[in-house]
Amino acid sequence: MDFNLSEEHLAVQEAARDFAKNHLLPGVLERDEEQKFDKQLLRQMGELGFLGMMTGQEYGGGGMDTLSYVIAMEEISKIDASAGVIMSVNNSLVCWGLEKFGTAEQKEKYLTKLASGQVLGAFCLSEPEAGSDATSQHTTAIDKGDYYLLNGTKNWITNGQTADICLVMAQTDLGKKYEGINAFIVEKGLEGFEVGKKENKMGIRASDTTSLLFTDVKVPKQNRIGEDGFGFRFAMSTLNGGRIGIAAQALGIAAGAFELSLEYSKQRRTFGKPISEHQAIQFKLSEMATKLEAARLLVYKAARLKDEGKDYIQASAMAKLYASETAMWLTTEAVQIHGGYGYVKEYHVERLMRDAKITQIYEGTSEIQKLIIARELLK
Ligand code: COS
Repeated sequence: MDFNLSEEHLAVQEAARDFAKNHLLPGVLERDEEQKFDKQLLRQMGELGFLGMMTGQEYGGGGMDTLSYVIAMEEISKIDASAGVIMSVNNSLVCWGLEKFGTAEQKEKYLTKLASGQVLGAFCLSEPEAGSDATSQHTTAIDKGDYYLLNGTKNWITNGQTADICLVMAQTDLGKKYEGINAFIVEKGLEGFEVGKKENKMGIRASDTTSLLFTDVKVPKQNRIGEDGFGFRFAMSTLNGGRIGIAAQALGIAAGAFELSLEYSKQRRTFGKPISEHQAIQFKLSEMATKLEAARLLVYKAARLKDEGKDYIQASAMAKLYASETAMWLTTEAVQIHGGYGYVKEYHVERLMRDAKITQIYEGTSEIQKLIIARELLK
C-alpha cells in the first residue's frame, strides 16, 4: 500500500497546519478553561473547506479523499482536539452519512449547507441507556402517516448545542429490535425539540456535548434516511468511517504531545546537560516516535482502504483502537518528560492528556473496537 503523500496531500497538510498554528493556537488555553465554543473559528473552518472535505463538490464539499481528511484532522487536533472533534462529526458522521444514504432532496436541502459549513451537524445515537449497546434504543418514532412522532432523550451529543441539523436514531417498531430502528434528519427549532444539560467535561472542553430532548416532535416522513428499518445499519456503517476520523484525532493529539516533548527535551537542562541527552528520556522519545508512526500507518491504511472502495471495518477499528491507546499512553509520557511543567496548563501537554482520554471512549470504547475486530476475524 502506497503511503507517499501526493502534492495535493502535502498542500492540505500545510493549509491545516497554518490554520491550526495561526488561528487555533492563540486562545486554545482560554477556550479549554472557559469551555468556549468559538463560532468565528467554526465559520473560518467552514470557509476553508474543513467541514465537508470528503463531500462531493456538487454538494458544496471539497471532493477530497479520506487520506486528505485524516491528514487535516491530525494537524488540527495536534493544536486543538476540540476543533478536531467538531470537524470529525460533521465530516465523517453527518456529511458522509447523508451523502452515502440520503435522497437527492435530502442532499440538496441539508448536505449542501452542512458540507460548506453554513450549518453544523450532530449524530445522535447514544442514550442514557444505550451507548455501546446501540440496539437498545428507547427513543421512539411512531409512524403517524405524513410524519413520525419523536419522543426520547439522546446523551453525549457532540455539537448538541451548536448543531442546526441532527441525525437521530430512534425505534419505530419495538418488536423488531435493531431492524425496527430508523434514522431521521431532525432540524433544530422544531416544536418539542430542546437542548438539555451541557456536560462539564475532562477534555475536549471547547466542543459542546449536551443531551437532546424530544417531546412529540413531528418529523416529516421524507426526513427518514434509507428504507424502513435501515437505521441501525446506517449508524454502524457511518461509525465505521467515523472511527477513522477519531483515530486521526487521537493521532493528532499524540503527535502534538510528541512534538512538544521533543522540543522541551532539547531546551530543559538537568545535571549539566539537556534532558534529551539522558538515556531515560531518549528511551521515552524513541518509544513515543515508534508508536506514533505505527498509529499513523494504521490510520492511513484505513483511509486508503476506504478510498479504494475496499472493506475497512476491521482496519478502522484497529486504527481507532491503536491510535487512541497510543494517544493516552503518549500524552502521559509527555507530561512525565515535562515534569512539574507538564502538570500546569501553559505547557499544553496536560490538556492533550485530558483530551486523549475521550478517544478511548467515544464512537465505541476500546473494548468495542476489540469486539468489532474479533467479529471480523471470526466471520
Ligand atoms: N458495520 C456495518 N454493519 C454492521 C456493523 C458494522 N461495524 N456492526 C453490525 N452491523 C450490522 C450487521 O451486519 C447486522 O446487519 P444484518 O442483519 O443486515 O447482517 C446488524 O448490524 C446487527 O449486527 P449484530 O447482530 O452483530 O449487532 P450487535 O448488536 O451484536 O452489535 C456491536 C455488535 C457491539 C459491534 C455493535 O453494537 C457496535 O458496534 N456497538 C458500538 C456502537 C458505538 O460505537 N457506540 C458508541 C456511540 S457512538 S455515537
